[in-house]
Amino acid sequence: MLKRIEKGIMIPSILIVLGISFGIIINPETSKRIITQTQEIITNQYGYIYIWYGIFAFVFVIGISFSKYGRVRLGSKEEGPEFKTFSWAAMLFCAGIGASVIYWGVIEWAYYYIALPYGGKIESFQAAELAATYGIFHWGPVAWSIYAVSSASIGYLYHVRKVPVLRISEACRPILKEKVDGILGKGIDVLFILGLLGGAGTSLGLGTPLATEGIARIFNIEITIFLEIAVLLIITLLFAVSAYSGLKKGIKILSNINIILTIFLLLFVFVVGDTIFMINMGTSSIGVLIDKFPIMMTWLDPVGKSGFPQDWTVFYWAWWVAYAPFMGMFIARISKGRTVKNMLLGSITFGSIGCAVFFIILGNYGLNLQLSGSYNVIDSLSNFGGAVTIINILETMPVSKVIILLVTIVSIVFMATTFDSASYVMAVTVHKKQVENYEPDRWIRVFWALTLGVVPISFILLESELSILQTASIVAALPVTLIGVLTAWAYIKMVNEDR
Ligand code: NM2
Repeated sequence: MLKRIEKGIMIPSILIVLGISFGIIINPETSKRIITQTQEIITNQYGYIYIWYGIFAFVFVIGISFSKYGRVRLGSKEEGPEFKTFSWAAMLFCAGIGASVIYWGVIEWAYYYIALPYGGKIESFQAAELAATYGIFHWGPVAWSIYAVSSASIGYLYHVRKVPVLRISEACRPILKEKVDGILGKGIDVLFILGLLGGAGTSLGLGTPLATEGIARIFNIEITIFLEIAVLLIITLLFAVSAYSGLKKGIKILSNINIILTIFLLLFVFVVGDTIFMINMGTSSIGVLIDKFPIMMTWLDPVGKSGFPQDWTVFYWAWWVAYAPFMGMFIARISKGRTVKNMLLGSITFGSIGCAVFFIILGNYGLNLQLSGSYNVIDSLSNFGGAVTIINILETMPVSKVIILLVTIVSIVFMATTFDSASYVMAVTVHKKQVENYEPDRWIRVFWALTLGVVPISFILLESELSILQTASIVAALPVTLIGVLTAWAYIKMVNEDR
C-alpha cells in the first residue's frame, strides 16, 4: 500500500502539521506568543502582499474574460457544458463555502460597526451601512476571483490538452517544465496541502464552537472542552465516512438536503425579520459597494493605522487563498464545455451573489436588532464571543429551538461537505499513480480526513481567540499566492503557444 504513496509529499506535510499541532498542545503559552507575533509580522509588514494578490486575481479574471483568452472553450462546442448552469453554480457554491458563511453572515457586521473603517463616526448611519457592506465585499468578486485564478490553466490542461491534472504542481508545468518532477514540484504540492490544512483549521476552529454552542443550548448542557472536542470528532467522523464511501454517494444526498434546509433557513429569517429593512439595507449596500470598491480593494490605512484592513481584508484574502488551488481544480473539473470567460465570470457572479444573500438576510437581521435596541449584539460579542452571540441572535426568533437545531445541523453538514472533498483532493495529491478516473485508496482519504481534525483540536486546547484562528490561514496561505501566480501565467503561456 505504502508503495503507492508519494512519500516526498506525504511525509513533509504530515511532519510539519503534526509538529506544529503537538508543539501547541505541549507548550500552549509559548505557542500563543509565537503565533501572535507571526501574525503581527505578516499582517503589518507584509499585508500588502495579500492586498496585491487580491488586485492581481481580480484583474486577471476580468482581463482574461474580456480578451481573446476568455474565448477559449474547455471542450467541444457541439457537446456543450457538462452541467446545467444551475447545478454548476450549486456545486461551485457548496464546494467553496462551508459553515463560515453562516457564522460570519450573522455577525461580521458587528465587528465592522465598532471598528469604524475610514474613521467613521460611532453609531452613525454611514457606519451601519458600511458595516453591512464590508462583509459582502469580503465574500464578493475579489474573493471569488482568488478562487477562480487557477481554474483557467487547470481547465485548459484538463479539457483542451487532455493532461490529467491531479496535482496542483502539474498546473505549473508549462512554466517550470521538468522542475515539476523534482523537489520544486514536491514543494508546491506540500505547500498546497499545508495551505489547505491551515484554511481548514480556521474554518473548523470557528465552526466547531458554533455547533457545540447550538447543541449545548438545545440539550441544556454545559460546554466543556471535552464536549467541544467530542463535537469536532463527530464532524470529523462524518467527513471521514463520507470521504471513505466516495464523493458520489452519501455526500450527494447530504448536500441536497443541506441546500433545501439552507434555503428554508434564509427564507424563514427573511420573513420573520424586518423584511423591508433587509431589502432597503441590501439595496443600499450595492451602492456603497460600487462606490467604495476600488478603495476597499487597495486600502491599507497607512496613516490612520487602524489595523482594520490588516485584521480583516488581509485575513480574508489569506483564507480564500488557502482554499484556492483546491477550488481551482474543482471549478476546472465541473466546467467542461464552457468557455473560460463563462467559467470565470460565472464563478465570481454566482459566488458573490450567493454569499451576499446570506449577509443581506442574516447580517441585517442582527444589525436591525442592534439598531432597534431590541438586542445588544455588540455587547454580547465582546462579553461572550462569536458562537454564543450567534445563538443568542437566533434565540430572538420565533420557534428558536427549531432554528438553532437547523443552524447546528446545516453548519455540521456544510463543514462535512467541504472537508470530504478536501480529504479526497489531498489523497489524490499524495498518490503515485496519476491517471484519469482513478480512485485514491480509501484509507488515505480517511487518513487526511482525520489529519484535518488535528489542527482544530490543538486550537480548542489552546482555547484560542479569533486572531489565533485567523493566523492559521494567514501563515499557511502566504506561499500559496505563488502557486496562483504561476498557474495564471501558465494559462496565458499555453494559449499563446497553441493559438
Ligand atoms: N472561505 C470562503 O469555512 C468555510 O466556509 C470554507 C471559507 C474561504 C472564507 C471556506
